[in-house]
Amino acid sequence: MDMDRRHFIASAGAGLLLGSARAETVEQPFGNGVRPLVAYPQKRKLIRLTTRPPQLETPMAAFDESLLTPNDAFFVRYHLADIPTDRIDPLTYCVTVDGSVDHPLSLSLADIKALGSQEITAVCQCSGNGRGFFVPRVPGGQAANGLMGNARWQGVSLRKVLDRAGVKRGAVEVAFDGLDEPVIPSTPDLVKSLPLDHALDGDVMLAWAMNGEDLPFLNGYPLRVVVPGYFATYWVKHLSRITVRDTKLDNFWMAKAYRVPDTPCACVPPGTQPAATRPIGRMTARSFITNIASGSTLHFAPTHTARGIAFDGGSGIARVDVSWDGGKSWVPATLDADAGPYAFRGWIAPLRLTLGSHVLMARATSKAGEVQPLVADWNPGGYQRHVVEPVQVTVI
Ligand SMILES: Nc1nc2c(c(=O)[nH]1)N[C@H]1C(S)=C(S)[C@@H](COP(=O)(O)O)O[C@H]1N2
Ligand SMILES: [Mo]
Repeated sequence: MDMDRRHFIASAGAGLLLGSARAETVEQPFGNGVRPLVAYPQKRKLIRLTTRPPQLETPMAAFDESLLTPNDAFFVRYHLADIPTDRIDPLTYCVTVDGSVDHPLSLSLADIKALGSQEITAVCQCSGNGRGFFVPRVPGGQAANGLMGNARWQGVSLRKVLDRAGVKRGAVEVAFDGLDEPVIPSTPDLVKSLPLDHALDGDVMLAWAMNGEDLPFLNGYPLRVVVPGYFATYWVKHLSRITVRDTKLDNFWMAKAYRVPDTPCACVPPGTQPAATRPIGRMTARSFITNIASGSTLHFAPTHTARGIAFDGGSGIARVDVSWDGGKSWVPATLDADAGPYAFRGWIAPLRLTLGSHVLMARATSKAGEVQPLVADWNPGGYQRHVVEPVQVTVI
Protein backbone atom coordinates (compact mmCIF):
# COMPACT_ATOMS: atom_id res chain seq x y z
CA MET A 1 0.00 0.00 0.00
CA ASP A 2 2.71 2.42 1.07
CA MET A 3 4.84 1.48 -1.89
CA ASP A 4 1.94 2.00 -4.27
CA ARG A 5 1.21 5.39 -2.78
CA ARG A 6 4.81 6.46 -3.03
CA HIS A 7 4.93 5.22 -6.57
CA PHE A 8 1.79 7.21 -7.39
CA ILE A 9 3.17 10.40 -5.85
CA ALA A 10 6.47 9.97 -7.64
CA SER A 11 4.85 9.44 -11.01
CA ALA A 12 2.35 12.27 -10.45
CA GLY A 13 5.33 14.52 -9.73
CA ALA A 14 7.07 13.37 -12.85
CA GLY A 15 3.88 13.93 -14.78
CA LEU A 16 3.64 17.50 -13.54
CA LEU A 17 7.23 18.16 -14.48
CA LEU A 18 6.73 16.67 -17.89
CA GLY A 19 3.51 18.63 -18.21
CA SER A 20 5.22 21.95 -17.56
CA ALA A 21 8.19 21.06 -19.74
CA ARG A 22 5.73 20.36 -22.50
CA ALA A 23 3.75 23.62 -22.09
CA GLU A 24 2.30 24.58 -25.43
CA THR A 25 4.59 27.01 -27.23
CA VAL A 26 4.70 29.00 -30.44
CA GLU A 27 7.81 30.17 -32.24
CA GLN A 28 7.82 33.73 -33.53
CA PRO A 29 9.63 34.20 -36.85
CA PHE A 30 12.74 35.87 -35.41
CA GLY A 31 15.67 34.78 -33.28
CA ASN A 32 14.91 33.71 -29.69
CA GLY A 33 11.21 33.57 -30.58
CA VAL A 34 9.89 30.59 -28.61
CA ARG A 35 7.03 31.70 -26.30
CA PRO A 36 4.58 29.78 -24.10
CA LEU A 37 0.85 29.94 -24.79
CA VAL A 38 -0.82 30.69 -21.45
CA ALA A 39 -4.40 31.45 -20.37
CA TYR A 40 -4.82 34.23 -17.77
CA PRO A 41 -8.11 35.14 -16.02
CA GLN A 42 -10.69 36.35 -18.61
CA LYS A 43 -8.24 35.43 -21.39
CA ARG A 44 -7.90 32.51 -23.73
CA LYS A 45 -4.43 31.07 -24.37
CA LEU A 46 -2.25 33.95 -25.57
CA ILE A 47 1.45 34.30 -26.35
CA ARG A 48 3.21 35.20 -23.11
CA LEU A 49 6.04 37.72 -23.36
CA THR A 50 6.69 38.24 -19.64
CA THR A 51 5.24 36.97 -16.37
CA ARG A 52 5.67 39.93 -14.04
CA PRO A 53 3.90 42.03 -15.07
CA PRO A 54 1.86 39.77 -17.36
CA GLN A 55 2.32 40.70 -21.01
CA LEU A 56 0.34 38.74 -23.55
CA GLU A 57 0.36 38.87 -27.33
CA THR A 58 -2.59 37.96 -29.58
CA PRO A 59 -1.97 35.22 -32.18
CA MET A 60 -2.56 36.59 -35.70
CA ALA A 61 -5.28 33.98 -36.35
CA ALA A 62 -7.53 35.69 -33.76
CA PHE A 63 -7.78 38.73 -36.06
CA ASP A 64 -9.33 36.47 -38.66
CA GLU A 65 -12.27 35.53 -36.38
CA SER A 66 -13.97 38.92 -36.35
CA LEU A 67 -13.10 42.55 -37.02
CA LEU A 68 -13.74 43.34 -33.37
CA THR A 69 -10.98 41.57 -31.48
CA PRO A 70 -12.64 39.31 -28.87
CA ASN A 71 -12.02 40.59 -25.34
CA ASP A 72 -10.53 37.27 -24.28
CA ALA A 73 -8.00 37.51 -27.14
CA PHE A 74 -7.09 41.18 -26.62
CA PHE A 75 -3.38 41.72 -25.93
CA VAL A 76 -2.05 42.83 -22.54
CA ARG A 77 0.84 45.15 -21.89
CA TYR A 78 2.09 46.64 -18.63
CA HIS A 79 5.27 48.36 -17.53
CA LEU A 80 5.05 48.15 -13.76
CA ALA A 81 4.98 44.84 -11.94
CA ASP A 82 2.59 45.85 -9.13
CA ILE A 83 -0.68 45.60 -11.03
CA PRO A 84 -3.74 46.44 -8.90
CA THR A 85 -5.32 42.99 -8.57
CA ASP A 86 -5.80 43.58 -4.81
CA ARG A 87 -7.18 47.11 -4.74
CA ILE A 88 -10.07 47.72 -7.09
CA ASP A 89 -13.58 47.71 -5.65
CA PRO A 90 -16.02 49.07 -8.24
CA LEU A 91 -18.18 50.52 -5.45
CA THR A 92 -15.45 52.61 -3.83
CA TYR A 93 -13.28 53.17 -6.91
CA CYS A 94 -12.93 56.83 -7.85
CA VAL A 95 -10.98 59.06 -10.19
CA THR A 96 -9.46 62.30 -8.96
CA VAL A 97 -9.51 65.32 -11.27
CA ASP A 98 -7.12 67.98 -10.02
CA GLY A 99 -4.46 70.49 -11.02
CA SER A 100 -5.37 73.66 -12.96
CA VAL A 101 -9.14 73.31 -12.55
CA ASP A 102 -11.79 75.46 -10.88
CA HIS A 103 -13.45 72.51 -9.15
CA PRO A 104 -11.25 69.53 -8.21
CA LEU A 105 -13.39 66.39 -8.44
CA SER A 106 -13.50 62.89 -7.07
CA LEU A 107 -15.74 60.86 -9.37
CA SER A 108 -17.11 57.40 -8.68
CA LEU A 109 -17.76 55.00 -11.52
CA ALA A 110 -21.47 55.88 -11.26
CA ASP A 111 -20.66 59.63 -11.40
CA ILE A 112 -18.59 59.06 -14.54
CA LYS A 113 -21.27 56.99 -16.25
CA ALA A 114 -23.83 59.71 -15.42
CA LEU A 115 -21.80 62.32 -17.32
CA GLY A 116 -22.68 60.79 -20.68
CA SER A 117 -21.89 57.89 -22.96
CA GLN A 118 -20.45 57.53 -26.44
CA GLU A 119 -19.02 54.67 -28.47
CA ILE A 120 -16.02 54.64 -30.79
CA THR A 121 -14.54 51.64 -32.57
CA ALA A 122 -10.78 52.09 -32.45
CA VAL A 123 -7.55 50.15 -32.74
CA CYS A 124 -5.38 50.00 -29.63
CA GLN A 125 -1.84 49.26 -30.78
CA CYS A 126 1.36 49.17 -28.74
CA SER A 127 4.11 51.41 -30.08
CA GLY A 128 6.38 48.35 -29.96
CA ASN A 129 4.10 46.11 -32.02
CA GLY A 130 6.42 44.13 -34.32
CA ARG A 131 9.58 45.15 -32.45
CA GLY A 132 10.94 41.61 -32.65
CA PHE A 133 11.36 42.06 -36.42
CA PHE A 134 13.68 45.06 -36.13
CA VAL A 135 17.08 44.59 -37.78
CA PRO A 136 19.37 45.39 -36.11
CA ARG A 137 17.46 44.15 -33.06
CA VAL A 138 16.55 46.72 -30.40
CA PRO A 139 15.86 46.31 -26.67
CA GLY A 140 12.28 46.11 -25.36
CA GLY A 141 9.45 43.59 -25.58
CA GLN A 142 10.23 41.24 -28.47
CA ALA A 143 6.78 40.94 -29.99
CA ALA A 144 5.58 39.94 -33.43
CA ASN A 145 2.49 41.77 -34.70
CA GLY A 146 -0.01 40.73 -32.03
CA LEU A 147 0.22 43.80 -29.78
CA MET A 148 -2.88 45.34 -31.34
CA GLY A 149 -6.63 44.94 -31.14
CA ASN A 150 -9.79 46.61 -32.41
CA ALA A 151 -12.67 47.17 -30.00
CA ARG A 152 -15.90 49.14 -29.68
CA TRP A 153 -15.12 51.33 -26.67
CA GLN A 154 -17.91 52.78 -24.57
CA GLY A 155 -17.30 55.65 -22.22
CA VAL A 156 -17.60 59.35 -21.65
CA SER A 157 -15.66 61.94 -23.59
CA LEU A 158 -12.86 63.46 -21.53
CA ARG A 159 -14.12 66.88 -22.60
CA LYS A 160 -17.30 66.36 -20.58
CA VAL A 161 -15.29 65.50 -17.47
CA LEU A 162 -12.96 68.46 -17.89
CA ASP A 163 -15.89 70.81 -18.58
CA ARG A 164 -17.35 69.73 -15.26
CA ALA A 165 -14.05 70.48 -13.49
CA GLY A 166 -13.52 73.77 -15.36
CA VAL A 167 -10.08 74.05 -16.96
CA LYS A 168 -8.23 77.19 -15.85
CA ARG A 169 -6.63 79.62 -18.28
CA GLY A 170 -2.98 78.84 -18.91
CA ALA A 171 -3.42 75.05 -18.76
CA VAL A 172 -1.36 73.23 -21.42
CA GLU A 173 -1.61 69.50 -20.78
CA VAL A 174 -3.69 66.79 -19.17
CA ALA A 175 -1.85 63.94 -17.37
CA PHE A 176 -3.18 60.45 -16.60
CA ASP A 177 -2.09 58.08 -13.83
CA GLY A 178 -3.28 54.52 -13.21
CA LEU A 179 -3.45 52.31 -10.14
CA ASP A 180 -0.47 50.12 -11.07
CA GLU A 181 2.73 50.90 -9.23
CA PRO A 182 6.44 50.19 -9.48
CA VAL A 183 7.78 47.54 -7.11
CA ILE A 184 10.98 49.41 -6.33
CA PRO A 185 11.10 53.16 -5.60
CA SER A 186 13.66 53.90 -8.32
CA THR A 187 11.25 52.84 -11.09
CA PRO A 188 9.29 55.88 -12.28
CA ASP A 189 5.48 55.58 -12.01
CA LEU A 190 3.73 55.50 -15.38
CA VAL A 191 2.06 58.86 -15.95
CA LYS A 192 1.32 60.02 -19.51
CA SER A 193 0.07 63.35 -20.84
CA LEU A 194 -1.66 64.82 -23.87
CA PRO A 195 -1.71 68.44 -25.03
CA LEU A 196 -4.86 70.19 -23.73
CA ASP A 197 -6.44 70.73 -27.16
CA HIS A 198 -6.06 67.03 -27.95
CA ALA A 199 -7.52 66.04 -24.57
CA LEU A 200 -10.53 68.28 -25.32
CA ASP A 201 -11.16 67.03 -28.90
CA GLY A 202 -14.25 65.03 -27.90
CA ASP A 203 -12.88 61.69 -29.18
CA VAL A 204 -10.46 61.13 -26.31
CA MET A 205 -12.57 59.24 -23.81
CA LEU A 206 -12.66 57.40 -20.52
CA ALA A 207 -13.96 53.93 -21.36
CA TRP A 208 -15.57 51.43 -18.99
CA ALA A 209 -16.60 48.87 -21.59
CA MET A 210 -15.23 47.22 -24.68
CA ASN A 211 -17.28 45.21 -27.14
CA GLY A 212 -20.34 45.57 -24.90
CA GLU A 213 -18.78 44.20 -21.70
CA ASP A 214 -16.90 45.63 -18.73
CA LEU A 215 -13.21 45.99 -19.54
CA PRO A 216 -11.35 42.77 -18.74
CA PHE A 217 -9.23 43.34 -15.64
CA LEU A 218 -5.96 43.12 -17.58
CA ASN A 219 -7.18 45.71 -20.13
CA GLY A 220 -7.71 48.37 -17.47
CA TYR A 221 -10.81 47.58 -15.41
CA PRO A 222 -12.78 49.54 -14.41
CA LEU A 223 -11.80 52.57 -16.53
CA ARG A 224 -9.14 53.42 -19.08
CA VAL A 225 -8.21 56.28 -21.35
CA VAL A 226 -8.93 55.74 -25.06
CA VAL A 227 -7.07 57.99 -27.52
CA PRO A 228 -8.42 57.05 -30.96
CA GLY A 229 -5.74 57.02 -33.68
CA TYR A 230 -2.87 57.27 -31.20
CA PHE A 231 -0.46 54.60 -30.04
CA ALA A 232 -1.58 52.81 -26.88
CA THR A 233 1.06 54.28 -24.57
CA TYR A 234 -1.43 57.11 -23.86
CA TRP A 235 -4.34 54.73 -23.19
CA VAL A 236 -3.77 54.62 -19.41
CA LYS A 237 -5.48 51.66 -17.70
CA HIS A 238 -7.02 51.45 -14.20
CA LEU A 239 -7.23 55.25 -14.35
CA SER A 240 -6.96 56.89 -10.93
CA ARG A 241 -6.00 60.50 -11.51
CA ILE A 242 -6.43 63.16 -14.19
CA THR A 243 -4.29 66.25 -13.61
CA VAL A 244 -4.65 69.42 -15.66
CA ARG A 245 -1.19 70.94 -15.90
CA ASP A 246 0.15 74.40 -16.65
CA THR A 247 3.57 72.96 -17.52
CA LYS A 248 4.56 70.05 -19.74
CA LEU A 249 5.02 66.75 -17.98
CA ASP A 250 8.72 65.94 -18.04
CA ASN A 251 8.87 62.47 -16.45
CA PHE A 252 10.66 59.35 -17.73
CA TRP A 253 7.63 58.10 -19.70
CA MET A 254 7.21 61.37 -21.63
CA ALA A 255 10.75 62.74 -21.82
CA LYS A 256 12.80 59.53 -22.27
CA ALA A 257 10.60 56.61 -23.33
CA TYR A 258 8.10 56.42 -26.19
CA ARG A 259 9.87 58.99 -28.32
CA VAL A 260 10.63 58.66 -32.02
CA PRO A 261 13.24 60.42 -34.15
CA ASP A 262 12.09 63.93 -34.98
CA THR A 263 12.42 63.33 -38.73
CA PRO A 264 9.59 63.13 -41.32
CA CYS A 265 9.72 59.30 -41.35
CA ALA A 266 10.27 59.04 -37.57
CA CYS A 267 13.27 56.96 -38.57
CA VAL A 268 17.07 57.10 -38.72
CA PRO A 269 19.63 54.96 -40.60
CA PRO A 270 19.66 51.51 -38.94
CA GLY A 271 21.91 51.38 -35.92
CA THR A 272 22.23 55.15 -35.48
CA GLN A 273 20.85 57.56 -32.87
CA PRO A 274 18.57 60.49 -33.74
CA ALA A 275 19.75 64.06 -33.16
CA ALA A 276 16.31 64.98 -31.77
CA THR A 277 13.18 63.11 -30.76
CA ARG A 278 9.46 63.80 -30.26
CA PRO A 279 6.76 61.95 -28.33
CA ILE A 280 5.25 59.14 -30.38
CA GLY A 281 1.83 60.14 -31.69
CA ARG A 282 -0.54 58.98 -34.39
CA MET A 283 -0.34 55.47 -35.77
CA THR A 284 0.95 54.80 -39.28
CA ALA A 285 -0.96 52.82 -41.93
CA ARG A 286 -0.67 49.03 -41.66
CA SER A 287 -2.26 45.94 -43.15
CA PHE A 288 -2.10 42.23 -42.43
CA ILE A 289 -3.15 39.03 -44.11
CA THR A 290 -5.02 37.19 -41.35
CA ASN A 291 -6.23 33.96 -42.95
CA ILE A 292 -2.93 32.56 -44.26
CA ALA A 293 -0.02 32.10 -41.85
CA SER A 294 3.50 32.54 -43.14
CA GLY A 295 5.04 29.16 -43.85
CA SER A 296 1.70 27.55 -44.84
CA THR A 297 1.32 24.92 -47.50
CA LEU A 298 -1.76 25.33 -49.71
CA HIS A 299 -3.27 22.81 -52.09
CA PHE A 300 -3.46 23.99 -55.67
CA ALA A 301 -6.75 25.64 -56.69
CA PRO A 302 -7.61 28.06 -59.53
CA THR A 303 -8.14 30.79 -56.96
CA HIS A 304 -7.35 31.22 -53.30
CA THR A 305 -8.67 34.00 -51.12
CA ALA A 306 -6.59 36.32 -49.00
CA ARG A 307 -8.39 38.11 -46.21
CA GLY A 308 -7.17 40.63 -43.73
CA ILE A 309 -7.29 43.93 -41.90
CA ALA A 310 -5.93 47.44 -42.36
CA PHE A 311 -5.93 50.61 -40.27
CA ASP A 312 -4.10 53.89 -39.83
CA GLY A 313 -3.97 56.78 -37.39
CA GLY A 314 -7.48 58.06 -38.06
CA SER A 315 -7.80 59.23 -41.67
CA GLY A 316 -9.26 55.85 -42.63
CA ILE A 317 -8.20 53.30 -45.22
CA ALA A 318 -8.54 54.33 -48.88
CA ARG A 319 -7.36 51.07 -50.43
CA VAL A 320 -5.52 47.83 -49.88
CA ASP A 321 -3.52 46.17 -52.66
CA VAL A 322 -2.37 42.58 -52.68
CA SER A 323 0.64 40.96 -54.32
CA TRP A 324 1.62 37.30 -54.66
CA ASP A 325 4.91 37.85 -56.47
CA GLY A 326 6.78 39.52 -53.63
CA GLY A 327 5.63 43.05 -54.43
CA LYS A 328 6.34 43.22 -58.20
CA SER A 329 2.67 43.47 -59.20
CA TRP A 330 -0.41 44.42 -57.19
CA VAL A 331 -4.16 43.95 -57.47
CA PRO A 332 -6.73 45.93 -55.48
CA ALA A 333 -8.53 44.20 -52.64
CA THR A 334 -12.23 44.72 -51.97
CA LEU A 335 -12.79 46.64 -48.75
CA ASP A 336 -15.45 45.63 -46.21
CA ALA A 337 -17.95 48.13 -44.81
CA ASP A 338 -16.37 51.12 -43.11
CA ALA A 339 -16.59 50.92 -39.30
CA GLY A 340 -15.14 54.40 -38.83
CA PRO A 341 -11.73 55.98 -39.35
CA TYR A 342 -10.11 54.47 -36.26
CA ALA A 343 -11.26 50.86 -36.75
CA PHE A 344 -9.85 47.80 -38.49
CA ARG A 345 -11.04 47.81 -42.10
CA GLY A 346 -11.58 44.30 -43.37
CA TRP A 347 -10.63 43.39 -46.94
CA ILE A 348 -10.65 40.40 -49.23
CA ALA A 349 -8.77 39.62 -52.46
CA PRO A 350 -8.53 36.69 -54.87
CA LEU A 351 -5.07 35.16 -55.39
CA ARG A 352 -4.05 33.19 -58.47
CA LEU A 353 -1.27 30.97 -57.25
CA THR A 354 0.67 28.56 -59.43
CA LEU A 355 2.48 25.54 -58.00
CA GLY A 356 5.57 26.42 -56.01
CA SER A 357 6.61 29.13 -53.54
CA HIS A 358 5.11 32.59 -53.36
CA VAL A 359 5.47 35.68 -51.22
CA LEU A 360 2.08 37.23 -50.46
CA MET A 361 1.79 40.86 -49.37
CA ALA A 362 -0.90 43.37 -48.50
CA ARG A 363 -0.26 47.11 -48.72
CA ALA A 364 -2.55 49.75 -47.24
CA THR A 365 -3.03 53.29 -48.51
CA SER A 366 -4.67 55.69 -46.06
CA LYS A 367 -7.14 58.41 -46.98
CA ALA A 368 -4.40 60.85 -45.97
CA GLY A 369 -2.28 59.40 -48.82
CA GLU A 370 0.15 57.37 -46.73
CA VAL A 371 1.34 54.16 -48.44
CA GLN A 372 3.09 51.37 -46.53
CA PRO A 373 6.79 51.09 -47.46
CA LEU A 374 8.24 47.88 -48.94
CA VAL A 375 11.48 48.26 -47.00
CA ALA A 376 11.37 48.59 -43.21
CA ASP A 377 12.55 51.83 -41.69
CA TRP A 378 14.27 51.82 -38.32
CA ASN A 379 14.42 53.69 -35.02
CA PRO A 380 16.24 52.76 -31.82
CA GLY A 381 13.04 52.34 -29.77
CA GLY A 382 11.66 49.69 -32.12
CA TYR A 383 8.48 51.75 -32.48
CA GLN A 384 5.77 52.03 -35.13
CA ARG A 385 6.82 49.23 -37.47
CA HIS A 386 4.70 49.69 -40.60
CA VAL A 387 6.47 47.93 -43.44
CA VAL A 388 4.51 45.62 -45.77
CA GLU A 389 4.66 42.17 -44.09
CA PRO A 390 5.59 39.21 -46.33
CA VAL A 391 3.70 35.91 -45.99
CA GLN A 392 5.53 32.88 -47.47
CA VAL A 393 3.39 30.10 -48.91
CA THR A 394 4.04 26.96 -50.88
CA VAL A 395 1.39 25.59 -53.25
CA ILE A 396 1.45 21.83 -53.88
N1 LIG B 1 -1.97 51.78 -16.09
C1 LIG B 1 -1.29 51.47 -17.20
N2 LIG B 1 -1.82 51.79 -18.38
C2 LIG B 1 -1.17 51.49 -19.52
C3 LIG B 1 0.10 50.88 -19.52
C4 LIG B 1 0.65 50.56 -18.23
O1 LIG B 1 1.76 50.01 -18.12
N3 LIG B 1 -0.07 50.86 -17.10
N4 LIG B 1 0.77 50.61 -20.68
C5 LIG B 1 0.31 51.33 -21.88
C6 LIG B 1 0.80 50.69 -23.09
S1 LIG B 1 2.39 51.04 -23.55
C7 LIG B 1 0.02 49.89 -23.88
S2 LIG B 1 0.62 49.19 -25.29
C8 LIG B 1 -1.40 49.67 -23.54
C9 LIG B 1 -1.78 48.21 -23.61
O2 LIG B 1 -3.16 48.08 -23.41
P1 LIG B 1 -3.78 46.66 -23.13
O3 LIG B 1 -2.97 45.99 -22.07
O4 LIG B 1 -5.20 46.87 -22.77
O5 LIG B 1 -3.70 45.88 -24.43
O6 LIG B 1 -1.73 50.14 -22.26
C10 LIG B 1 -1.21 51.41 -21.94
N5 LIG B 1 -1.76 51.82 -20.69
MO1 LIG C 1 2.90 50.00 -25.54
